Amino acid sequence: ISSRASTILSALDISPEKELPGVYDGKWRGTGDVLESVCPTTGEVLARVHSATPEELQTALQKTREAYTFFRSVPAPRRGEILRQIREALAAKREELGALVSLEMGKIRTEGVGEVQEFVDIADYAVGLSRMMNGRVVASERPGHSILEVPNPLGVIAVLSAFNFPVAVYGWNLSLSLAAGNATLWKPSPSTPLCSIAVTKIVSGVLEKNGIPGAVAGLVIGGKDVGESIVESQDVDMVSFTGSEAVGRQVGKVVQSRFGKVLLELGGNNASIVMPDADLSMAVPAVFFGAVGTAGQRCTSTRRLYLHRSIASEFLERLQALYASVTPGDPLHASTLLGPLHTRSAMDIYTGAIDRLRAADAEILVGGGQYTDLSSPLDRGNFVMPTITVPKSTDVGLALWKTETFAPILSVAVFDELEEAVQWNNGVPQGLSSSLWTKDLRNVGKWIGPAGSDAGIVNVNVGTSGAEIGAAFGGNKSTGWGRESGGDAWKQYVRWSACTINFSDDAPLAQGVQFPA
Ligand code: UN1
Repeated sequence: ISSRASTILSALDISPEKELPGVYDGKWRGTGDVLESVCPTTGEVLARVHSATPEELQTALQKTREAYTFFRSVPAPRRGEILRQIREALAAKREELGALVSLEMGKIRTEGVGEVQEFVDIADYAVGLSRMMNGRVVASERPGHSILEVPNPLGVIAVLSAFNFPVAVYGWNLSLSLAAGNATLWKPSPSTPLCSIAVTKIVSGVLEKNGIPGAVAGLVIGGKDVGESIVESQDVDMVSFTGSEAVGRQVGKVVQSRFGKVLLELGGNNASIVMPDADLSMAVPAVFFGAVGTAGQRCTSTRRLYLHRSIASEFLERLQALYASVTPGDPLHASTLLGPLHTRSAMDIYTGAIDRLRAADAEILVGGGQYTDLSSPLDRGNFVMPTITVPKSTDVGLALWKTETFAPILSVAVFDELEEAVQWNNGVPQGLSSSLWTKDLRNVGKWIGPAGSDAGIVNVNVGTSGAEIGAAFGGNKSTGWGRESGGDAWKQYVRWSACTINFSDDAPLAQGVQFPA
């Protein structure tokens, strides 16, 4: 293993020479199939990790249930104090963990660190929440009666997360789940095992120090079979899944068929709309970050750009100049803006999408290929050129508009009226994020109102990606309708009871029903 990698791993207490256990349920175990963590920048194998065997998964599920039984009775503010310590422990390793995200996932350093910050932020939020997860008292129609709506812990929450945010998305779920008094079992993407091991070490260190069972925040690394068993398990009260629409559709069906709760965060196909009065000095860099940042591998990445005819050519000229300044590099270096795609297969998906664009006579303004002149070791990395394309047709029903390609490909169309652009914005199956650039308040009103954007995130003069944790995060339609992180998202991590209590000496029935008459 290179010194580049071993410095990062040892700073996080991970010994790269060994085969690592990929299960934590209070104890580290794992004797199942070996998964490799491959560095997307150099192709180097960073570590080998044992996934969970079916028996180990069942044991982990059982331990998680036991941990829940203990943890649900710990007072919420005390749970908040544990979260506060987790927040401190994460912040102390912010740089190291951020570097590991860059090393293993491939996003650039500032974004890797930013992702750890996102976990720190949501932990802060959940510390406060632990004293504010209030139910309410409802006025009863009957004398001497009170109705309470009581939030209680839900049970076991399984978090199935994706490679692109190997730390933050788990952080959103864990923080709310912990505050709410649940036990959480994490199945991360099998291609980012080291991030999940490093995070679990940090979190479990805090739990163990506080005498809390480690299985309150368990980990099971594994592939499809492990994921399927979790989704099918009656022992899991809620499945929070982040990933593709295709897998999400299956997860949703299976969990629904056993009447479990499900929270889905699936694909995005996010558009930015630029009006004639937009401040281009803000809009151009924002679209650049939205489309090229994270090498186009955020759910919230900007994939579609709708430009008003009057500013289209100037906008594209300025955007192309920014694209021309991008050179691929090691995401660990501070100056790099473009890291690799996460996997080899993502490169094939990128190439396939470019081929289909070419076949459909789309104009390729920038990019449209792989780099051929990279020097070692980057020549073994998954680097692709950020691409701007102008498809021949603006018909959003076409596959090239309505399919999410998880790569830096930005498709452009020109419009004349805002209504047309909003129609295009809403015309795809996905509904995660959207962004309008304008200074005209009337446009803003249309955009955020009933005839406006139908996405879960509806921004104005802010790009499609990079949301803060304070608002509920998630999308509509085929994005799955789930909401995570801030806002009212916590309300899904509890079971609500409506408790009518009679303090009187009579027992009247509701609605004035007389029985017997
Ligand atoms: C994702 O891509 O799955 O808003 C999550 C953003 C980040 C989270 C993205 N805060 O882009």
